[in-house]
Amino acid sequence: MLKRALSGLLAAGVILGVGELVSVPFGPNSSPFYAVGSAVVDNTPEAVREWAIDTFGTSDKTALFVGMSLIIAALAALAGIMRAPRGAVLFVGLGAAGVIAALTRTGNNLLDAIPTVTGVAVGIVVLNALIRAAESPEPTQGISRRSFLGLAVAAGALAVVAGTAGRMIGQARNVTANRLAFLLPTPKPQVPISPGADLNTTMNIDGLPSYITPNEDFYRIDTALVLPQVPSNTWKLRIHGMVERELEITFEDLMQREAVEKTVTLTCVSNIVGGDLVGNATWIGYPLKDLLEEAGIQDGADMVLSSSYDAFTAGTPLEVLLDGRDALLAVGMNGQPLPVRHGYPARLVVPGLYGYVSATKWVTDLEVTRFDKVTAYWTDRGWGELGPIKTASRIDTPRSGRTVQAGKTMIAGVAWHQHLGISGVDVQIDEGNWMPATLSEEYSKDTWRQWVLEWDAPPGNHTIRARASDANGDIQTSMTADTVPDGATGYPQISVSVS
Ligand SMILES: Nc1nc2c(c(=O)[nH]1)N[C@H]1C(S)=C(S)[C@@H](COP(=O)(O)O)O[C@H]1N2
Ligand SMILES: [Mo]
Repeated sequence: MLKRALSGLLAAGVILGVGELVSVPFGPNSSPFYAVGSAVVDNTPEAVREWAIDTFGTSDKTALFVGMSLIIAALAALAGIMRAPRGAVLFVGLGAAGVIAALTRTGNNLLDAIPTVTGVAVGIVVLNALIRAAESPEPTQGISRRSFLGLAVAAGALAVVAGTAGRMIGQARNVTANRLAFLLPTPKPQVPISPGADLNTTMNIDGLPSYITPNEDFYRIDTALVLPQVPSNTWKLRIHGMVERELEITFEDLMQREAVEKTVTLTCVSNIVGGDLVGNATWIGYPLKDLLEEAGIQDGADMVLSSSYDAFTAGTPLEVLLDGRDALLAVGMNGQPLPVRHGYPARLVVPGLYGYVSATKWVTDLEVTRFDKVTAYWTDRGWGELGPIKTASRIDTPRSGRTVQAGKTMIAGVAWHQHLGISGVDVQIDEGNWMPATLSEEYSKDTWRQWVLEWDAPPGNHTIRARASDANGDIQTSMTADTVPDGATGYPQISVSVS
């Protein structure tokens, strides 16, 4: 029984390993493991996705890989225990799921079934051989035992070597070298090159994140299980649809244009109250308004559907892109070419809208169209169409649940309402009066502001709440709302014990 379960596990390893290696010429979306993974991502019910993001945060991809591996391992062991041919039938069933997943990935075709089919074929041969060796009558001289062991070691080696080679060759085709050679344009210095240098946008308070979020600390949210590898020399941005003239823009074209540098705070609609799916960066890029106007917008258009290399789509209200705000085709992030995980070589950044309707990474296509004609990735999954960011605040320090020393304590955090701006933050201790916090200088209405309140903390357990007011003086709502369908609301709250 143990041998049979092990046979199943090894055969599954062979399927995935061989599948990975054979997927190299067809791209990562044809690998059985990643194809199934991204099919799961695309078809996860909203409630499960929300639960996963709440539970695992930005480790949700790791959680998915671990979960998938456990399920595959359990089914594989079962297939072994059922023996060939019934085990083989189970593998064929799993293979069929892999083939369907591979064929339904956007941009894939029939050829993308080859890695899974090959993997399953080899895996079934291995399963049969292992089961036969495991089941053969007890040997007189230990021959069959040794032959099971030998076969098992060989199968394990095949799985590991093929899988590792497949991953390594896949990685070797990545854009690291291309990105290192990428020449970041020099922006027209309309804004201070390092924001905060001449403004007091940064408060130096322990436990408060820096005003500019370093690239390594910037949150990452996307549906890509394998990072899209898009070299800048083959990248093109097509602008089409309801336009006077279609444009196809390459990096050579972009070099002829004036780049700008703008600091913009990005936020994810999946950010829970108090959450960390928000970051502030200085982006180098090209105004989208100029590109769209060059293409010439036809009457009646009200949306730009942006698509990525990995077939993600976002629908952005056209008026937001044309009203003069710093909506960018960004190529640089905090003085570096975009990190691959943040969209190298080009992405969109639109102040005031959640990322899911605007911030398309690895962007390759802009279709000028209408909301009543097309829908986008997340709106197809029940999220709001327009995606304006809501007024929000966060308490960064003290950390909730911590014990702090009685006496002078800094309560500090950030507040944001991109493209409207923040005018104030109030803090409430227990059920006391709301007290105004001190705000850092506003860099622009497209970025977050830091705030601080000095508190003479008395011993005991305390609850601290915060609330921000937008530029119109409207206080963020105290009504709690879930992230689905258009962003969480409610006051951030922490509890601390003071000793
Ligand atoms: N290609 C692609 N672009 C994408 C996404 C995606 O899944 N795929 N997710 C969007 C969402 S939901 C957000 S919040 C932002 C996050 O950008 P970041 O990962 O650089 O922080 O990217 C947006 N752009
Ligand atoms: Mo998002």
